[in-house]
Amino acid sequence: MESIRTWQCVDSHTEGMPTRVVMGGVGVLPGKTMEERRQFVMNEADHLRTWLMFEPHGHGAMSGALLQPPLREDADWGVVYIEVSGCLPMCGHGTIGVATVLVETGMVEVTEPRTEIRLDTPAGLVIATVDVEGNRARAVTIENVPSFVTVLDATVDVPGIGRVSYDMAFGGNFYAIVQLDSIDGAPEFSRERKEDLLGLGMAIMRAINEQAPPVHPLNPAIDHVHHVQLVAPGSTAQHSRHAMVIHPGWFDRSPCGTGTSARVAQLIARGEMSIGDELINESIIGTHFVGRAVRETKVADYPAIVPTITGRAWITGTSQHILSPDDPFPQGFLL
Ligand code: PYC
Repeated sequence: MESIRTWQCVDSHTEGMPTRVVMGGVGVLPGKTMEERRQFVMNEADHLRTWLMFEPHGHGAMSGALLQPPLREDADWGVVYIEVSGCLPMCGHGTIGVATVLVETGMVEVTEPRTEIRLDTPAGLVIATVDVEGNRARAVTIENVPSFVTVLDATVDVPGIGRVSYDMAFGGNFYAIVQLDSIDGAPEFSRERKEDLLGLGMAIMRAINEQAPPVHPLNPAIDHVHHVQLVAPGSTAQHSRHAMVIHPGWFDRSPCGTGTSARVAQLIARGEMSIGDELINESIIGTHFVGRAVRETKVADYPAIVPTITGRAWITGTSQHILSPDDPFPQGFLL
């Protein structure tokens, strides 16, 4: 066996969604902030992401995190999120996965019943509180970035479907939130209709990005929507089910931490939730996160809330990935 590169990883899943935590092999990325490190990966070293996310090491719905030394003095570890579609500034399920891995591999000082981990992420400092019992992470609560709605009851012309009504909310990424039963002839909310749900979500995403792309009021580089939350009929402000369609065409298996934050912000903006209320937000595979709004704040001129998300993750294995000198796919591939 000959290798020109070796990476050490701890694999986990958060409510069904993988987080491959890269513990060794990347080295320290250049950059004065984690956002600069994220930009470095995207612009100069995307192979670091694609090799472990794309096939044959990963798959079409793969996700992970590069563990880094922090650049803030108040943080324990730094994280650059990687996934099959790019590098998100913030990823909720990924943070729950990273916190679980750090506790269960002893990479942070663990105290029971609760361990607080301060993570330096491209979106800012994220605090994860881990419920620990017998050295196992039983649940992780993260306080996410301020989340807010940019528009309620917007409409967009979706080719082949017609006018579709949506709310646009930010929870670390932008989310178009669409009530499935508001669309004439929409597919039934079921795993059997996944291809149709995926096609519908992607068509709505394309239409919004062409006709009315959202722009973050403080960071104009965030200027598109890559997530469409198709809300299942019968969902309420206490218990919501959804299919989360993500660019370039896959579903979040987890209930999506940043998407749950956006949904809480939307339900608050609609007057259907209040500070302190709990939302059980269920994924397409039936797993759930608990979302809450803990306080009000503002983002530029938008009223916003600070959400918390609680969920669980499980370590699924450890892996050492090797790049052979003659491997024809040193950057991976996607089908
Ligand atoms: O949990 O925030 C999340 C997330 C984003 C994309 C996939 N999962």
